[in-house]
Amino acid sequence: MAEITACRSCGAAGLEPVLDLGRTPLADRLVTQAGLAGPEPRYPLAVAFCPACGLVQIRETVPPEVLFCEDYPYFSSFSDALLRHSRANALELIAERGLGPTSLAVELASNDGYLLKNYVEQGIPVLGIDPAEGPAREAEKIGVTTLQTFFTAALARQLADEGRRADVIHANNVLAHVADTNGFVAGIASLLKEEGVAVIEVPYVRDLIEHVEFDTIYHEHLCYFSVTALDHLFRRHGLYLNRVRRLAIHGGSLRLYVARRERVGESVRSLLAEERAAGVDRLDFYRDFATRVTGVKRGLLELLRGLKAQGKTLAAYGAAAKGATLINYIGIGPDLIDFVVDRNTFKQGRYMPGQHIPIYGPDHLLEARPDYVLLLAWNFAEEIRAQQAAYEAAGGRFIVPVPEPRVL
Ligand code: JHZ
Repeated sequence: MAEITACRSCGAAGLEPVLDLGRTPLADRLVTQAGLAGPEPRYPLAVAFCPACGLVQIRETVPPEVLFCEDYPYFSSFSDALLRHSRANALELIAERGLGPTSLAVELASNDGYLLKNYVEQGIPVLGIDPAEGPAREAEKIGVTTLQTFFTAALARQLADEGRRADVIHANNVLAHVADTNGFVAGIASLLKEEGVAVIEVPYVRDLIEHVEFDTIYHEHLCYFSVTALDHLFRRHGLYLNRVRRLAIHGGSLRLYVARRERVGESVRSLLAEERAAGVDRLDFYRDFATRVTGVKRGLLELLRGLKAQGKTLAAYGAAAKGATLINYIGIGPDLIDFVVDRNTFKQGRYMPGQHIPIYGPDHLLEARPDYVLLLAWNFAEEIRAQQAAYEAAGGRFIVPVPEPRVL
């Protein structure tokens, strides 16, 4: 593991501390039965702010091969809401830009093909790029051509030299994951056709701070972006953030439309102005965050321990990466939570990192009927509650941890 001393984006020194989450295990490194007895590495997890360009970031860089290659358990296709969200995005771009059989849609971090399959369906050539073996294999199975590797500036140049430049580049929830932030953006610049567009989704740091979504901080997420920080980043590589949309997905995200030509629209100007007014580009905005995080920790422990003391049984829903941060930072172990359920079959039969709570399929909820279920995947609360209507009808109650612990 390496620790940065300068900003990941602009290279300035003088990063200011924002929050220290202590030493946590890797959020997506679920433990197998055989691994329970073995050692489990923990790494420091500390958030900092760059006063020069406004980028919020963690200091630690765990090597990407360790994080993403083998045994990566995240498969995008397990959320219906995410599938609908991605399909609508693809169909809108295909119509808006008149894409057809001579176009090329590329996705960086294409996972199991959840997005590009919508282009394949319409006869539009695609190229997925993703280093994670399991998801890449699933993508190939559904006809999404995938290069199983990391996207880098060198790979982008190679593809461009081979005449494989893109009309559309998607990059959802990956920009924050790459250690070489500038190399990745430079790669987008060289892979994009003259009139092409890169459509990039990232969690929005303003939502993270305002809704105390501290659990979305883990070693995979190196950066936490504001529009201000993104604007600086793209301009450094001759790219322009021309349009931006706020989305509800993942607790609040930004969808960025980035191109080689400068055509900055009102959506970008007004969000930049809002950020200036709210102070998102200044350290002050982040000063009381650590105190608010401690407040959630205290409140949630009190609530769960109180229920336990009354003899109630507790479980959790969603073996999400964010769930791993939450339970490890707060110290929620098998003494409080009996089990976690998750739809992802790859995660079932394994154990949560650090706390070693067993993971079962969602059916277990109705079988075991715990009195309360902590929603670790609170970002999909609506979808999960709809699916678990029978559990609630039978008297079960859900608890959301953030922005403040609350029984639904
Ligand atoms: P989910 C992911 O983080 C992955 P995670 C990644 N680290 C990232 O950047 C962020 O998103 C943005 C399950 N589930 O997607 C599926 C059900 O079981 O919120 C997942 O395991 N039933 C790349 O891992 C988990 O919950 C359901 O009905 O924090 C949700 O994890 C639904 C909807 C989900 O994110």
